[in-house]
Amino acid sequence: MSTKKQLRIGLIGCGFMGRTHSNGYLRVKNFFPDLAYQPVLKAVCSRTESKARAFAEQWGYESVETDWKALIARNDIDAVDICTPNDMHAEIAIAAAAAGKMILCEKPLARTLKESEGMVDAIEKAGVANTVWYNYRRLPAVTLAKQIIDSGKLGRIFHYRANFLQDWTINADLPQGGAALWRMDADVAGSGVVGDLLSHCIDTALWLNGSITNVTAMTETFVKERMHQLTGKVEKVNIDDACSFLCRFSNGSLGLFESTRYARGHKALYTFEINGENASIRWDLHDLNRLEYFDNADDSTLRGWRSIHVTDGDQPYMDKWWVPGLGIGYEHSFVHQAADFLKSLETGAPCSPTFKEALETQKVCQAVLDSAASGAWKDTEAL
Ligand code: SOE
Repeated sequence: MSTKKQLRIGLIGCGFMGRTHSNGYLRVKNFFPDLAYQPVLKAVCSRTESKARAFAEQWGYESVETDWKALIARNDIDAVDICTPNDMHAEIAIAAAAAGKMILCEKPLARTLKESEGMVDAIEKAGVANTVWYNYRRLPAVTLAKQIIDSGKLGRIFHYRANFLQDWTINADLPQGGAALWRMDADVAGSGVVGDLLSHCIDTALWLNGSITNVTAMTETFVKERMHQLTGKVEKVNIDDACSFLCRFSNGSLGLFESTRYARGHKALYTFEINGENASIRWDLHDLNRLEYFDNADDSTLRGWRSIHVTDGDQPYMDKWWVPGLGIGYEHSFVHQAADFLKSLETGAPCSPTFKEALETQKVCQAVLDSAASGAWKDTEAL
């Protein structure tokens, strides 16, 4: 019999993200044994009962629901984890907050800034613990980048550059909408690469380099019409397929961001590079255990880009895993976020990014979309 305090989870949504979060809850018990709280997979909810049952069996949930309102009404659920498509985030989060549940929400917080603001109001009013799953922050190499920047080693920052490149929508015959392709449907997703991919880049950038003051952006929708899976008709595509933007950070540095689903050959190439006065760092999701670092203070005959294999026990999170030299993967970022959320319940400190912090990412996303629509620079503070 465990002596741990229980955090009874109700998961809503059984897709890709439902799996990543469930794996996080399961593994955290094994690899973070010192936490006072332990997740208990109480219930999973999907509109389709057979899907919920199969998911519950596969991941070990004790029960199923087919109506998220019923799940929220249960008094054996402490925390609601929202893994639905984006159009349900706000309604569920607001109802869950009103019911006094803690909330873990998949990114992006919502489809629009307006929806996100309503969510933040609800959560602040309820005073419940909350977090948004911007998981890449919790890869050890990315957390190490944060530690290096915070230690001041880079000096004054001049440039922040990030990309998130994919190629899965190039085929013009790919339909839009429906269960698997809701990311292609603006009514459900809110936006295309801006909300889905650039939101990750923006979250990391705000964390590493501080706030963004203004942006100028362009977007493109390369395939203008696609068959909609729900109506069976060819309909206008309203999402952005690609987006590039320039921005200024409040620390005076310049930012350059690009994301597309039309970069043939790239499946999920998330990269960033930061150039400071004294040193630079860069990171690449395809080689996620490595952080590259250049320090101008090194002896000039030996100076060059170091490739740091972030697997040592004194590097972020790595004392929890194997032995130095052995890497971890994408899924571990979710284990780490689950662990950090549980730890935050113990310490009372918020688990970053909270809804309020994720609202800043939404503001930048909104500024990017507004700027692309108007062709003008957009001030984030005016939003
Ligand atoms: C889209 O393909 C996607 O799955 C995003 O929705 C995730 O947030 C990103 O981490 C990987 O790509």
